[in-house]
Amino acid sequence: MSPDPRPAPAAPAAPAVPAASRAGHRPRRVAVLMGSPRDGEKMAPAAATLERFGLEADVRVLSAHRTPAAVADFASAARAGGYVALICGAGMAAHLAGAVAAQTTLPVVGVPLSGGALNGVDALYATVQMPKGIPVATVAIDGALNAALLVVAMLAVGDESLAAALEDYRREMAAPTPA
Ligand code: RP5
Repeated sequence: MSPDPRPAPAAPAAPAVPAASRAGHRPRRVAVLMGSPRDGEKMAPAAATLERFGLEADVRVLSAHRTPAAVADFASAARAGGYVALICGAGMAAHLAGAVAAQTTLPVVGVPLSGGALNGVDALYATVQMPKGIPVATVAIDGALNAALLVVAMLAVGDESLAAALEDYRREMAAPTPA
């Protein structure tokens, strides 16, 4: 079977669930962290997708090896700071997601990033192979878009309008592409 050539729908300009339209809900804040400014392009689909679903994306560069104290400070204060989940992208010996997960009980989604001599296989193993007790939900190499969708799906468990927006997204993805 040949692979489906259709790309996943990109983030359209208009949010599917404008934050303001969800009465009684404050916009929920998701941290999108990355180890280097050079990771920005690969991680951009995470914030775009979160915002498409009306979630607030707080994008920051924090490095597990260059700024470990800042990582610990940010992650340990994340729940009190109103964050509901953290998405962490890093390349090479990618410790960011695990270092963050060690400091918070919020859900952490890790995005292994391509690059370096092993082109992301190193980051994949470093991110996915967390020891028991401190989970990191790991998506594919450069899978920032799916990381955001996973956070949306987690939040949609308790939010019918978000669940409906996710259904719409799936329908849009299944729609035939114009010739
Ligand atoms: C990781 O090392 C970053 O996430 C990045 O993907 C990789 C290389 O970063 P630079 O040293 O080039 O900034 O920390």
